[in-house]
Amino acid sequence: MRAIVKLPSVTFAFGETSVDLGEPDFDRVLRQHRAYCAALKSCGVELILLPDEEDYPDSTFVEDTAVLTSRGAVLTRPGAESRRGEVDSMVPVIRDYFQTIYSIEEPGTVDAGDVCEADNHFFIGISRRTNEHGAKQLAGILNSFGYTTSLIDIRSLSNILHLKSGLAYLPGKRLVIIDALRAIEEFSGYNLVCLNSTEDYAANCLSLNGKVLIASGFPTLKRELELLGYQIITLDMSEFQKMDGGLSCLSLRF
Ligand code: CIR
Repeated sequence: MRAIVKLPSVTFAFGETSVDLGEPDFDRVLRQHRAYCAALKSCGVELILLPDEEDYPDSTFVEDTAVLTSRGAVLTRPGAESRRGEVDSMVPVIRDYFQTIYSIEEPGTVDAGDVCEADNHFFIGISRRTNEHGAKQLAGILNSFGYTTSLIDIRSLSNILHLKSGLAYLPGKRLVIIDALRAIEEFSGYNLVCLNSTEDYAANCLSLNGKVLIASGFPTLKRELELLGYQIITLDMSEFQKMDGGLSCLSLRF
């Protein structure tokens, strides 16, 4: 497995955020990013490390710019105006690895934080960032690759930013999920690990080559996943959380 990661820029604190957790400390941001990269490597992931982009404070949240599958890539059109240009610098990198590349077109918008891959199925969130046009375009492209898809409108269910702010897929047909999303019909065939409301942020965990990365400070989820037999790596995500970011946002895995 490979992963594209991008260094945080000194402008990081000027990115979009909807939470009120204070200003990120840039030295800690860099330390936490280094620890994240080291954790990916320790899971056997080969890293493609891109330089920072000062013009795009949120560009370290590289996940949002593309949906990368084993059958082709889709460049997104991010929902926040300030992030739209982030896709440009990803194009040459993605071209090195993918022959089939599609794009989400105006008026569609998609942040790939709304896209949750569960084996050969994709859940696509409709959110503040991903609109119906974008979600439908993406579903059409993924269907043409032979994947099945379902659209999940999260707008009235929760104030989470992206679908994957409240949901993660783990091997074993398992979904780690926040309470606000657990009753959704499309998730009924899965084994659900439901978070208690004090641990919502931990929903954005990341399964890599048999290990699971979770944010530190969420002991109930950690214990539950360990009991289920997952090998857990915890990472301090405090500075990324201040900017609405989680573990999946910091890399594009393929
Ligand atoms: C934003 O608001 O767009 C960034 N500050 C955070 C993006 C997080 N990305 C993700 O969940 N995939």
